[in-house]
Amino acid sequence: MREGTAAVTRREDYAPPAYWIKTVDLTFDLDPAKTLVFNRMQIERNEQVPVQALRLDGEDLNLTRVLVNGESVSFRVENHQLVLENLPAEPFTLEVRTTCAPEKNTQLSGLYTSSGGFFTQCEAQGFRRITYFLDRPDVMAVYTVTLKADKARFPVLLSNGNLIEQGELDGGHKHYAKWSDPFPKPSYLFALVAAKLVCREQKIRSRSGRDHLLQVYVRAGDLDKTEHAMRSLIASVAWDEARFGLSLDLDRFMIVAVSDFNMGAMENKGLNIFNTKYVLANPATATDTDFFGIESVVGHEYFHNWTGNRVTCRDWFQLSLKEGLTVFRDQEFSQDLAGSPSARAVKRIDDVRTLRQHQFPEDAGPMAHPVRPDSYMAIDNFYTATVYDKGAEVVRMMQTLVGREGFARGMTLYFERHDGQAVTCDDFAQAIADANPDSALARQLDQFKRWYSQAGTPRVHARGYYNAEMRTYRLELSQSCPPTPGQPDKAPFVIPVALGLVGRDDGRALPLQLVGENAAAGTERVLVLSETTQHFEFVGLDAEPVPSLLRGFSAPVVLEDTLSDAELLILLAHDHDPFNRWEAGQRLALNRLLAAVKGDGQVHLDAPVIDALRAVLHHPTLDAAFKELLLTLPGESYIAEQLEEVDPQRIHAVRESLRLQLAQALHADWEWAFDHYQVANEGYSPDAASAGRRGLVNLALGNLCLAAVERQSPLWPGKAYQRFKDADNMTDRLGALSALVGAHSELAEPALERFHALFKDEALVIDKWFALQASAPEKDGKVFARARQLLSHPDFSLRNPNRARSLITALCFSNPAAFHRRDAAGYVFWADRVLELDAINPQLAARVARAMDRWRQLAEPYRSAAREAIARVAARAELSDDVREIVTRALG
Ligand code: 0A1
Ligand code: ZN
Repeated sequence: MREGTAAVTRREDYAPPAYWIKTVDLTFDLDPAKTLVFNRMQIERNEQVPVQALRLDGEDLNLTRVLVNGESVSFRVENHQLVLENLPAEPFTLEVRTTCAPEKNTQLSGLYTSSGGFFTQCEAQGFRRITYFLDRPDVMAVYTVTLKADKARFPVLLSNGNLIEQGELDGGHKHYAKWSDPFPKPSYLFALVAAKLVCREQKIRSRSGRDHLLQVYVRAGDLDKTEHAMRSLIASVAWDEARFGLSLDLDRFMIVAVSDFNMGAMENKGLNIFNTKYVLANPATATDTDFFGIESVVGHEYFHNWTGNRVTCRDWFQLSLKEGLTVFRDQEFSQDLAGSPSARAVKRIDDVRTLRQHQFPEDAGPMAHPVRPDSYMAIDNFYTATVYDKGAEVVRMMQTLVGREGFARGMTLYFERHDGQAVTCDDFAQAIADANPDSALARQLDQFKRWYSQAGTPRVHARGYYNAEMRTYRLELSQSCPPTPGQPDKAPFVIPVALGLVGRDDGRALPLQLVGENAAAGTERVLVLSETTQHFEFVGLDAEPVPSLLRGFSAPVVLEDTLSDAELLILLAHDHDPFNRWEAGQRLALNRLLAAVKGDGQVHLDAPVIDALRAVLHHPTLDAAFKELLLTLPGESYIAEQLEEVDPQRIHAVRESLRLQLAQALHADWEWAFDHYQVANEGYSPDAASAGRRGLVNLALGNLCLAAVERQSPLWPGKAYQRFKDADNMTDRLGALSALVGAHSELAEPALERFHALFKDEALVIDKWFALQASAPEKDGKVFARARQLLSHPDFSLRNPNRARSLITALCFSNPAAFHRRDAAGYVFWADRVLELDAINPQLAARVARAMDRWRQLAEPYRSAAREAIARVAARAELSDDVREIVTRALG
């Protein structure tokens, strides 16, 4: 473990490297206990930089030999660096031999073992745990890699690029494979795999006529779960060619699934390594959500081949250059695959919910940082919702400001300028602007780039004034942004506000003509708010319209408007923009929830809202998936974010009460929906339309069970149990199970037992089993007690990140009412797990540590108890930099 060094790295201290590594020739003699790594590099001085020592990064390595041009030289190792002075002025060869112990590597960064095989994870700074190197993304080298290993135990030997040689060693006990990757790459994109695996493969011919071999490697029993990943990969290749003209540049593209992995997946050049969760799926074991997750992560990693690999980051502060852009690309990919406008909107709503659930709280808490951060202690802590999801919103705003075609032109210019380089977020924004010189983006580029430098979620305040005499509607928009750590004052952002005006009586989309314009320009347009306050005056309006603002969530801001419930009901019934239609429904529910939480705790679902929701449920043309989103109440964390002071128990009680009223008031309608939306029994397909139907049926079933348990009727729980037993796919089975668990039905227990027995050998399904129990709606402390008990279940382990998350993340992040207890037992649980995990896997420990980010917002007695728990973690002397950074910021 790295301990207590706690040095801060700052963006402003960036300096180019003193040396370039041009080629790397690596040989691995793979053994779980002791692997030998022989590293031969061609190195030359960077002429732009004054002569200085060569400092190569290395961590947890045994150094056995150092040769320069074949001769021994003097060297020293200090602060995790190998330091060499007095090096030749001309290009030279440096050979470094080290050993490492993959089986002891529980951090899962560098070279490690999982289920008996070897795997690597090098982003961001894992390569230095494999060999000494200039482990920074602006040093790009051409790699040749030879792998040697026992043939029976590790029959498959993979690395980046093309296989150029293979054969036997030691009379056939061992074998070797030699790989060569023609593309210069930063060390974080290096990968190797040596394991007992099988693969599904497919040959494809791309649009440009080039042939490629696609492969998905998994363990022998999992081959029947690879079809969807392969399909997703094929769709990704086709999409990037069609949408951005970007084709696959390799003959062979491999995906390997590994069950121990800290994140979702990794875009190593030509050899993507994936968490099994984002590869393996068949109808019996994976839900619709899993299928969609696989599609989007396979797309994400594939799209990195251009946005990340061909053009990479100059330094880690530029992480959003590749991540924000690639998330934007995977979101667009999933929308395009979803097809219809309403299916696209469902995906957009999902993405915005994710942003609000994770990024907004981050931006309001102690870890708030700009999309391009200014400093870090542990870079692994900055793989955040801000860098990824807000970064994607920033790219999306660029597209909104220059148009879809203009954005595609900008991408083309970006690759023309920067292919093969390590660049900055500025370079990207400049290319998009330069390709669109007449756009609002180009005119205000410097100001737009504040989205990269200023943290915090801006507030946009909107007010409308109708003048009946003049038939005008004057819209006043103003903006502000709350202070964040280190940034007390903010300058105005450039905020695209997409809007429409809706007829109050007939719900018609009204023509939009600004004062001074000759004619109306359609019924939707984008206003650009770039000053603190601006006015926009619309003319030719016979009656006061209802404004539909920030359509499609055109900017990552909080909109504060003055819409009344009556106006929200109009938008809910008529808005042409599906996003705002959904938003209106959420706002109606939120208004009621907040009033009750701030008031006497009594929430009441009134007739106009019930009628409106009923109309949505029965609507003849709206998609089932859209209905499901609209009829799902805002989550407890989202409700908490709207409040100055948070009492999690009170929020839970109010929301549970509203959930029950919704179940009861629409009982007959839920029964109708349950029957009406059944998917015809002709085999499972994970397409958006049938997934939407299954989702709505499961929501209906959840509501019907809830209402039934309340009035002690066995009918619907019985039906749910039957459905749980008979289901022919995991979405229906898990839906029925969570309906029982969510309603606290007596049948939940036998169903959980049966579920475990059925799937005891399917790790990813057992993860669901843990998560479902830990995230069940809390009642009398039973859910927390159960979660604590599950820690000692024989299937539980902190060493496998998916399993650890299935219990701990589900409890500490997704279940506020079970976690925040008056007796502080939740916080004790949290502190104990953070400390235990930190000794095994600091990256994962630091993620879990973030469950306390918003502690200052809590009411007493929670706040004091939370502070105490964080202080207990912070007081530990032997803490990793990762966890130290999180708890220091939290207390700071
Ligand atoms: N670049 C990957 C995410 C990733 C980052 C770090 C990792 O290990 C610490 C692993 C994966 C992506 O965006 O998919
Ligand atoms: Zn990524």
